[in-house]
Amino acid sequence: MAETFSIQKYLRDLKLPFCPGCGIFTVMNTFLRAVYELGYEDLSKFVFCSGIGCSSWIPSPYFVADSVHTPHGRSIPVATGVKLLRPELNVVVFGGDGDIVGIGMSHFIHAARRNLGILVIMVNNMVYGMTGGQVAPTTPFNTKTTTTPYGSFEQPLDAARLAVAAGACYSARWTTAHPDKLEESIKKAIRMKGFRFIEVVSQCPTAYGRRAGFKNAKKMLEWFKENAIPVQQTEKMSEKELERKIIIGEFVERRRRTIVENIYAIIKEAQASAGQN
Ligand SMILES: Cc1ncc(C[n+]2csc(CCOP(=O)(O)OP(=O)(O)O)c2C)c(N)n1
Ligand code: SF4
Ligand SMILES: [Mg+2]
Repeated sequence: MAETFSIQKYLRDLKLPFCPGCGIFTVMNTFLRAVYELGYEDLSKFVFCSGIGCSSWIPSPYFVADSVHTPHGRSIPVATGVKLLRPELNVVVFGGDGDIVGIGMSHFIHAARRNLGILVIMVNNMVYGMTGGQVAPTTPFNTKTTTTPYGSFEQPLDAARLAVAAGACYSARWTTAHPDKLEESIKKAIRMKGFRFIEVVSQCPTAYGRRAGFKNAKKMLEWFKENAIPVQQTEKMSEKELERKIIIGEFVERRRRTIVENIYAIIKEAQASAGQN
């Protein structure tokens, strides 16, 4: 392993497209640091899939790696094909909240149900960032966005808990104000098998923060720190006390047979029985 972590060796020499203060920088840096600390000198054992949106620009074309940029919301179906054909590779999906649990919601649920052996890292900036800040399924209640100028009137989706209910082997939520926890979580998730999901609540000062009443990225990070509650502490809290809080931590960690294990076992059985006939 090289002496010290340098993000540059995992990145192509291209200018990143993110706004100053965007939380995506933290997610990108933390992921690559985790990869480095696990001893990967390069990304040759990884394939990345992403859809459309600011967060979907994390791997492609910036990582020195094989990556696929798919249509909006379709990164998980493409990742499914990659994992079935090349089960030995680490298949990682990056996407935004709109991409993964908006337009791509059904793929997310079915991949968790099938226990597809991929890691999905969802940057939850609580809005459709790249298209200018429209309300998303993850936008907190009563928040001003471009499409809800008087405040959003729907309750937000709890993606990390949805992953648990759908069958994920690992599900966790952190924020960009908790990079150390996030890094440990990414390291654990890369080592595990099965469907793994990490939600990162992240600041989008440009399309979300300004309208939602935050002066700048720093104010958003302060909000994350002040309102993040470890999941273990929430058991005795009422719904009212949990309003507008960000529940962080690990929601599940378990082992289930993966779809790849099941399919390859069936292929072996079918070949054996064909040989007998
Ligand atoms: C089929 C389709 N519908 C809509 C769009 C327009 N579109 C592009 S990105 C995006 C939302 C992105 O939001 P999110 O996934 O949360 O990513 P962010 O930019 O917030 O990181 C939308 C609606 C599209 N590209 N394709
Ligand atoms: S619009 Fe928001 S999410 Fe997109 S790069 Fe800018 S700050 Fe980041
Ligand atoms: Mg988003």
